[in-house]
Amino acid sequence: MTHSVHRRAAVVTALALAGLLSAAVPAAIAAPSAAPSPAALAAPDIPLANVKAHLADLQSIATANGGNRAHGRTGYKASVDHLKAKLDAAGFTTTVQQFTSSGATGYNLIADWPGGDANQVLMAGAHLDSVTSGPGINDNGSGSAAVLETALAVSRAQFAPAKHLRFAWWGAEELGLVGSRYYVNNLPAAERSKITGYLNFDMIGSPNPGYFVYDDDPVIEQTFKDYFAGIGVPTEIETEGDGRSDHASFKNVGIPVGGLFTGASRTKSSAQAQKWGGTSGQAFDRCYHSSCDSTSNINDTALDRNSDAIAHAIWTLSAGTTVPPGGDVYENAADVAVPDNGAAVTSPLAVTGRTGNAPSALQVSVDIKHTWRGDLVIDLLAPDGTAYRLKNSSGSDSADNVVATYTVNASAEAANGTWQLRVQDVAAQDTGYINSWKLTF
Ligand code: DTR
Ligand code: ZN
Ligand code: ZN
Ligand code: CA
Repeated sequence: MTHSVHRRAAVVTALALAGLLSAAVPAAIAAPSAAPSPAALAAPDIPLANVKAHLADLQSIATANGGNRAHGRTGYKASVDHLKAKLDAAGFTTTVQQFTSSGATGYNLIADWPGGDANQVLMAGAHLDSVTSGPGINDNGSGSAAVLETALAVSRAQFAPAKHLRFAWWGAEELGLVGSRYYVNNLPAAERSKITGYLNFDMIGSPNPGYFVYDDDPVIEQTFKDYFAGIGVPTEIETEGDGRSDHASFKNVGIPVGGLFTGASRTKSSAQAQKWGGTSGQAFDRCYHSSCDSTSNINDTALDRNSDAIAHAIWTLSAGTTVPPGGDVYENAADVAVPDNGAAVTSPLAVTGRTGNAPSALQVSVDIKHTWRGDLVIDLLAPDGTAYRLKNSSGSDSADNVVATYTVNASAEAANGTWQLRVQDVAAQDTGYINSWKLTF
């Protein structure tokens, strides 16, 4: 019996018992009202058409420059100049960092979005170079174009998150992560320590796609998983091994990393084809590192989903921590949709600058919009993953919203680190979203 029938039965019984049932009662009790759509779903939709237009531009550049956009070739610098012009026009502060590799000059393009806490920098990047054998549209025009369009969406929205946003397009990845390693190695330690996370996107539009999430950092991983759970797309952990793309340059110096991948030359299994569609026994990208890696070598659905997942992660992970003058209150006000009767979702809250353990009376204030709060199970997750149950589900509690403060004995937990609010809707009908939550130490 689904929730709605159960609810209708309960309502009719209640009215009958109370003698309130009258001819005025409609033949069928109106279904519970649709969940309030989040006032402003945190991240905007990234228009697939815009991302594909960037891919068409990169294809034209390769065609006009000997068929590729490889390090040391004219097509690569033309790609850098093309993206830089768009970012400058959108209000970014851009920097072109030069380096030498294999006797040729390489270029990293860095774009800072003005504003945000300079001591908390969230980065997203993609390598812009191709191999010499082709235009490199999936590898890695797809990641480059999706990151570019997300940056342009930040500009269109005049987004002003707590954290500082920095976007990057790397040179000479195909020669061995040369550009990203050069960037990290030439970043003073004090600047590295400000980077709260680096998100990497290398091959996110493969024609026979899988949906792989990097599992290097639990909070970043969960943020991507939540997105895909919210659109009903299963994911797998990326297992092609560390060191295979530019996130390795950041992970090697202790910066939290994450990212997305749709697969390269490995073959899609029958179980994966069952899960994701596509062709089993065929490579995720048959044109990997080949001349046929052109604009026809893209799966639009995968490119669209991953572009939107990137925006979701940027909006969610940049919410940062607002530490008002008292210094004891940390809040995340980013909206996170809670899928109806589905997987749990999380909202992260990075706590920094404290000493020792959390208090025995840690205050956890939540503001969750929902049209039947009995559906919800709510937990606080400490930075080490320990779960503290704040609220159990209670089917009959049909009231709206959960706006409450819970007291948790968190004295066994280190105060600093990324805490998470985990919310799960465990009954069909009625949905909602995390509006905001905060910790008071
Ligand atoms: N090295 C990337 C392709 C690649 C292969 N395995 C992974 C795993 C995660 C990201 C990317 C990759 C390239 O050829 O650019
Ligand atoms: Zn490659
Ligand atoms: Zn690549
Ligand atoms: Ca529900």
